[in-house]
Amino acid sequence: MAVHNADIARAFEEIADLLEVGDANPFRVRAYRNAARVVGDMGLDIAATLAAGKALPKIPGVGADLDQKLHEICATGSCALLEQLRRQTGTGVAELLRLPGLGPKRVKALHDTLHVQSLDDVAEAAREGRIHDVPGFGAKTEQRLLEAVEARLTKKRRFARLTASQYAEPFAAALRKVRGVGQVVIAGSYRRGKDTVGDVDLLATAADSAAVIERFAAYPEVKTIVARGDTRATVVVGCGLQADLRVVPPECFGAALHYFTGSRAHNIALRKLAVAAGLKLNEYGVFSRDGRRERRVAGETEESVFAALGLPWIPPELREDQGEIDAARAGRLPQLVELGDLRGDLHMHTRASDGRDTVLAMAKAARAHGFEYVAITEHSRAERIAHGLDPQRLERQMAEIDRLQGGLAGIRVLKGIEVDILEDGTLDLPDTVLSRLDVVVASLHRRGKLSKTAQTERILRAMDNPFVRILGHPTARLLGEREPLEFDMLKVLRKAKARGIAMELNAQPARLDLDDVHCRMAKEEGVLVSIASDAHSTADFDHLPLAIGQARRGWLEPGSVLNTRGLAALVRWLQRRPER
Ligand code: DGT
Ligand code: CA
Ligand code: CA
Ligand code: ZN
Repeated sequence: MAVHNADIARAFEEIADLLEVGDANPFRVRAYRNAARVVGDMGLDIAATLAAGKALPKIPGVGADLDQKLHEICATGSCALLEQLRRQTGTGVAELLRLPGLGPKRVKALHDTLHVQSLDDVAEAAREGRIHDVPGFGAKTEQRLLEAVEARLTKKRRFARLTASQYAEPFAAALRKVRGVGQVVIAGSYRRGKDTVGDVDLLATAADSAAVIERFAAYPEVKTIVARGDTRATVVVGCGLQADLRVVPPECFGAALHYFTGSRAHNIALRKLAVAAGLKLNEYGVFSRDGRRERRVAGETEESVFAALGLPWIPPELREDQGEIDAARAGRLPQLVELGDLRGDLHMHTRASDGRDTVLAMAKAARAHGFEYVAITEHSRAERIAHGLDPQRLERQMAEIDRLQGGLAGIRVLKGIEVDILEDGTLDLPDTVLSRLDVVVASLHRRGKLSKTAQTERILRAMDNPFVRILGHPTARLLGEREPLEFDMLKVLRKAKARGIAMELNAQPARLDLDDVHCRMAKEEGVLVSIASDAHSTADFDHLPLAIGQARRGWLEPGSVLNTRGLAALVRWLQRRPER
């Protein structure tokens, strides 16, 4: 059975949790957490690489000990340490740490006194009033805890897009091999390019659906078969991700694809349009009625469905009932940006800070991706754990880039920095240093306990610095981990417009920041977006399609994206500083 990166990450995360509850050395705990993060965000399929007998690239934060565990997990799906910790502490305990207000000490207290091992146990103990007597807990805490557990138990988990794709793409590929299958498409929110997906919706065409359903249910990664019928089935695969399958005859494919791509709101709006035109639209096709006879007028392709309603084909990313139908009717759909439109990448790291590869390797990999330029933007000194650069080390890197550039044809390496925005809104490096760089990306890494107003002021202040050209991963969100910072986005965008600053759309799988909604706001405010890999290795350029998905969901056209410009135009933009 295949082990995916998300499985390895989850095992590391659980080890970290259980170690933490067991009061282990904090450095050891952090090592597992870091490794979980790095592995979870990796585009390269680790288990598949090992299975193919290939060597893994060096993974930052994974030393000899973790490397051994990683091999063990890939080979067996688990590891001895994890199994031992689970026996000691209980399998569900790690989940308890995710409850608000429950740190490792309190989880340990609950576990030791009441032997709770899962969310259900906690709910039961709280309902029976056994928790408020545990030292350190009171009646109020008990009540809050019960509410938190109930909310958690009813809330459906969502999966990061990259994680979902690592399960869903091989699953779809396996179905494509079934005899008699025509097309297999992943529809739903996945096809609409959403940053997270609730479940995966597979659509297949086949004259005989039984064979497809059979193979779907027998797929080795299926853990539970939730439902199974003649033309549809639902299963749960590793990690808890649910997959729905619908099998339709080829002549319905377009209508079914449209229906199962959604969104629900878009479907409803389109159905209304159909009704107004005297037509009927459902997952089997578009139908007209003459007299008492119903006649099918479209359905084999999506284009035919839209055409029957008098519309051009609408890209899936736009199908959210956010004006796309009116735009289509008026012939004003945006020409959405594509991966191939990107001419360079303005945010990446090398070994000098927390990246894995050299400047030269990054430049060559970028050139192989067809880019004309890259900006090397290491962390600045405040990011100690990431080995942020001080002025001396930055100076050395600038000299290194000058040296390299001489022997490097076909790609321009720009000198940059990802400078930290400090708590008071000043920057982590002096202007005398920033002024000598080609491009300054300013990012927030430490949030600080600030009110919305104070956070907004902090960001606006950083944008007043005359050398800042790009605001990096503006909301600092981490999917499933950290909520976006609270600040007044509109004010920040208007400032960006006034100061000629671009907003970043960061392609790291857990960031995708700006998100789709903010991308659209940026476009409407006339602010450029820099679509950037934030690569920490040469492999990370492969994350760019994730960001392109968000950009398209945000209605961005090439003209709204800074790095669709060729080198000469980009350099002009960098040199043209607006009135200060
Ligand atoms: P998710 O899974 O939460 O990320 O979001 P979706 O959009 O993939 O939602 P899902 O999986 O519940 O359903 C897939 C698509 O099927 C959805 O986008 C539209 C269509 N659909 C499902 N239920 C309904 C419904 O009750 N009415 C309409 N019009 N369409 C539906
Ligand atoms: Ca879905
Ligand atoms: Ca579904
Ligand atoms: Zn970065």
